[in-house]
Amino acid sequence: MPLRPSDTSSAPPYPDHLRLIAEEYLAGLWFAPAAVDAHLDTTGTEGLVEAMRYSLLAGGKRMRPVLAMATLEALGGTPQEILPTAAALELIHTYSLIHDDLPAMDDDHLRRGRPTCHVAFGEDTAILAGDALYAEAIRLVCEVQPGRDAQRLRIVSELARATGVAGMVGGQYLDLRDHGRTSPEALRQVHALKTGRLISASVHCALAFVGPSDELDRLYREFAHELGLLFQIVDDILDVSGDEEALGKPVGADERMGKATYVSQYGLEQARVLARESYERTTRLLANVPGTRDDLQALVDFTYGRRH
Ligand code: GRG
Repeated sequence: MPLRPSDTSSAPPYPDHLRLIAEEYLAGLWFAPAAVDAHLDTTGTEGLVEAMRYSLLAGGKRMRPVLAMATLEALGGTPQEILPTAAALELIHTYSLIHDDLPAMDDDHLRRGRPTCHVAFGEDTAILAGDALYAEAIRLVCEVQPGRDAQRLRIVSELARATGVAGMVGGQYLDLRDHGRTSPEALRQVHALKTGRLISASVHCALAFVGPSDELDRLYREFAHELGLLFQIVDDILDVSGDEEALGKPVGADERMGKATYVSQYGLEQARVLARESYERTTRLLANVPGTRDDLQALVDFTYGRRH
């Protein structure tokens, strides 16, 4: 039985073997301009690359790459087959964190246990580091991801969908405009777009790589959507009840910003009930999916019981 977000004991086990594969690959990304285009003189961009690597290699959970790799495993592939795409998801996630922390957005000073990118490198460099991480993510998929052009195109299309107006950036806009306060459905919509969409994209990218039957595709998508919501409900709970050191960022930030969250809208106890219900739905939806699901189930358990 996994832990509830209110328990104080340790979090459920994580698919660490997949996290380590992602970590090693990310550490090897130098964004070396000469490797991209030997004819262009990019001397002087080292500070930008340093800021990108500073935020990228600050030790996040790597949940999105792990989810993409675990999904491909469940679909019968190997984690390495989708590694550049898995890394691209983490680059995009890191870009969103860098921009989310900017003074114009949440104005946060601590992330992944370190000063935020704009605190360490200045606001101008942080904006550019986020932009460049997004571009490098697309380049990784186009140039390094194995497979046929049609597979890569489907993945790029999925990433664009998940991060545009109908995805992460649209959700961030709605959040900044307090849309989540207007109704329970609106709160669900903001969360589904802002956070849930990149999480579900991690599953969708593996689907885009494999091209499964319509029925299998539907089952995975239902699971992915619910997992994204579960992640954000738990995130809202951790923002008020989590441990600052474990989280690597200040607690109470949502409340200080007056953000609409599951806790502000429903109260802590009811948010915990909603998390439990979402966890049970996610587990049921995963049980519908054929294939080896152990790592996916471990991710679901971790998402529900996590401390950071
Ligand atoms: C283009 C200006 C501009 C912005 C991009 C900022 C933005 C759009 C979107 C924000 C999306 C965002 C930061 C959502 C919050 C998601 C969230 C709960 C992040 C924490 O994810 P974890 O727990 O973090 O996976 P680690 O550090 O483990 O990777």
